[in-house]
Amino acid sequence: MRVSDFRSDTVTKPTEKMRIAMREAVVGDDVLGDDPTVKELERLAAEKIGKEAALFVPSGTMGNAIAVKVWTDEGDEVIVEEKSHIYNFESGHLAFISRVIPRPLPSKRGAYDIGLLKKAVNKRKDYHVPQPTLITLENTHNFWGGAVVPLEHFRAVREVADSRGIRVHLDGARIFNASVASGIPAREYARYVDSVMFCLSKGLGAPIGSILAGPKEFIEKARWVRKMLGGGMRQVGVIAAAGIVALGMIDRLKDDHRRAKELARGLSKVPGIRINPEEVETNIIFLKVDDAKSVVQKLKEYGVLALAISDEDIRMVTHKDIDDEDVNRAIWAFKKIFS
Ligand code: TLP
Repeated sequence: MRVSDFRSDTVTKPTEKMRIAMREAVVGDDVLGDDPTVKELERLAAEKIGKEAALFVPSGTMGNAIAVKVWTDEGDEVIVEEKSHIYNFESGHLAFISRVIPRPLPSKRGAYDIGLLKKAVNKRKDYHVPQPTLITLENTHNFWGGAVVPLEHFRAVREVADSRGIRVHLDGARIFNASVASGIPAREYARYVDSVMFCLSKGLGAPIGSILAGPKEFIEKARWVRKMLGGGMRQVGVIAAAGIVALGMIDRLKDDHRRAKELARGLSKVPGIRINPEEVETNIIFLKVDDAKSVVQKLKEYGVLALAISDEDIRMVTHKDIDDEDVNRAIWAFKKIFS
C-alpha cells in the first residue's frame, strides 16, 4: 500500500539529481577547511540569504543553539515567542548549552505585541535583573500553522532591538516558504536580523543539513562552537552536494502551499473536523478533532500518516513527496473515519 506521509516536510527522500550530485561530489576534510563542495554551498547560501558568511550545520536545532551560544553570555535573558520551536521543541538547549533564561512572550501568529516587547527589553539596569541580549523570531511559524510573519514586524522588532543594543536571531527553518508565499525575497527578512538559520532538509528536500548565516566574525565564532558540540564533519561534501541542489528547489514550494490549501479546504467540509482554510498560508495545517491520537491511528490504517500534536490537534505538512493523489487520499480517509 502506498503511504502518504504528512507527518513533516523533513521526511522527503533525496531527488535523483541530489543522489547523482552526492555520488559525484568532490570532497575534502571540512574540519581542516578543505572540502570544496561545502565551501561552495556556504558561499551560495550566504549569497541567497544576503549575509556575509554561512556555516553548514547538521541540523536546524544545532544552528539555533550555536546562534544563541555565540550571541549571549551565561545568565542573559533571551526573548522567545511562547509557541516557538526554539523554546518548546529543541530539548532545552537555551538552558543546557547557553545557560540563558528564556523570556516567553505571546504573539499574534508569530508577531510579538510590540508594546509588550518594548516593555520586556526595557529592563532596569540592576544586577538583580537578568538582562535581555537576544530576541528570537521564527518565520514561517511552525506551531502557528506555518504562518508568515510580516516583513513590517521584522522592521519593528529591529527598531526595538536597536534601542537597547540587542541582537536578533531568526529561526528561518522555513524562511523560503515565507518568501514564496509573500513574494518577498528571503534576504529582505534576513536584512533585519543579525543571524539566520534555515533548513535545507525540510521543503527544499535535502536529506540532512541546515545553514547558519550572519556576519563573518559571528560565523567564525559559530564554527568554533559547532566543533565543541561535535558538529565538525569531515568529507561532508557528499551531503552538502544535495544541499546545493536543494537551493535550486525554492520555486517548487508554491506547489506545497497550493496542496496544503486544498487539503484544508477538503477537510473543512468534513463534519467533526475544525479547521479554517483561510488561515493556511504555507505548507503546514493544524486541525482540531475530539481525539487526535485515535484519529491518527485510524488514518494509518488507510496509509495516511499525520502527527497528533496534542489531545485535539493534528498537524499535517505538505512537501515534495506529496502529490495531488495523496491529498485526495487523505481527504477520503478522513471522510471514512468521520462518516
Ligand atoms: N521541526 C520539526 C519538528 O522538530 C517539530 C518538524 O517536523 O516541523 N525550527 C523550526 C521552526 C522547526 O520546525 C524545526 C524542526 C527546527 C527548527 C529544527 O530543525 P532540525 O529538525 O533540523 O533540528
